[in-house]
Amino acid sequence: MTSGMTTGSPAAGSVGQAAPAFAGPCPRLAPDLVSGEIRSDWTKAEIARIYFSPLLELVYQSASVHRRYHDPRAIQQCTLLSIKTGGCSENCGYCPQSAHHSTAVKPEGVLDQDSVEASARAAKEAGSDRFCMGAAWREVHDNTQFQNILAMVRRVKALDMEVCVTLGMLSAEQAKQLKAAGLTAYNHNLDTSAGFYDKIVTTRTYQDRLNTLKNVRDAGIAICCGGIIGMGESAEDRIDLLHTLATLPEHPESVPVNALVAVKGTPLEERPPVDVLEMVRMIAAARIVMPAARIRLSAGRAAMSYVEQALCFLAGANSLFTGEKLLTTPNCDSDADRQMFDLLGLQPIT
Ligand code: SAM
Ligand code: DTB
Ligand code: SF4
Repeated sequence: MTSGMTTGSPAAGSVGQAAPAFAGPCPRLAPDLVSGEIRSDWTKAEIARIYFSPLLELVYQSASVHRRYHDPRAIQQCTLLSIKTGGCSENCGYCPQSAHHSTAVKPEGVLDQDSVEASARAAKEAGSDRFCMGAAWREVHDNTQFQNILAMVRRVKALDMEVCVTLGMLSAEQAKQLKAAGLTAYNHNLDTSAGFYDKIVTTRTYQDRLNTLKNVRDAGIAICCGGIIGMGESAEDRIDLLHTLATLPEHPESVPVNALVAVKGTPLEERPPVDVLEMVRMIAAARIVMPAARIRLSAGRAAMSYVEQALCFLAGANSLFTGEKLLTTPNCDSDADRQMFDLLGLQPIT
């Protein structure tokens, strides 16, 4: 694509030496790809053109799209709490909570409602706008347990926070009951492309995940759905994941972008760390193809400097997970996050 920039040599410098000639126009993203229109008809080729564009052009465009839909100073803090840790029957290769892997995570029972509410209150006082409760389950199959979860949702909702849960697969009936209890959003990630998926998980299918997302959407609950990079997938797999997300009938309201936390004892323990610029590229491409979504800088943030996180925010990330832990792995310190927000001029949504 041609740029609108001039390609002639700039004026000579004041010291009398000729300034270096321009290398030529930067390859620009075609205006129709970065129009900021909400589209569900993206092609993989279009997303690939976005994804593979020169990084600074990509970030420039994603930052521009971001500003059309969001206040670029606003950041949402979502506090995570693991309400049921470890011992999960699923074999997700990245997950320290799977009973199929030998990790340091010890299975624990379900937290009681009072302590969950106390954590949510503390999160709100610390500036969180959203509280997300995660459980290491394939699904909630016991109705007594499901009623217990509904009560937790009601109690967090009563604090006037956004409430999210991530409980594994969900039936249409369960989704309706969660909606009636006041649930704002359900987190259920596609994790990766349909093609790469079975290299990572074999105990449930990609279609199972899509079915849960449909049940959530049909119940009128917002969808929080994203993925993980750094599991050995190709760039094409990342593009395919973005394509699946951005061609859902409605885009997810929030899209967590996780960098793999390679946990000892999981099959992915030897994966090398994700390059921060890969995260930036993924976030920027997600921002362009899903302009109105909240893009959440998720797992992997604890390993990033303020400057690296700043690039992610510039690229379009406008939410993050807070809390001393994600679910089982360390997260960023809240004082450090506050300092970063001050330094970057970010204002938490309350
Ligand atoms: N059991 C539920 C499920 O699988 O939907 C909820 C919890 S699960 C831990 C939520 C998401 O966390 C996963 O889908 C995955 O995307 C992310 N996740 C888990 N372990 C991770 C890791 N080691 N690094 C990065 N992301 C991870
Ligand atoms: C999501 O996409 N990332 C969060 C949240 N949704 C539930 C979880 C990340 C978990 C990282 C590994 C751990 O702490 O156990
Ligand atoms: Fe279980 Fe969820 Fe971990 Fe998979 S990601 S092993 S379903 S807790």
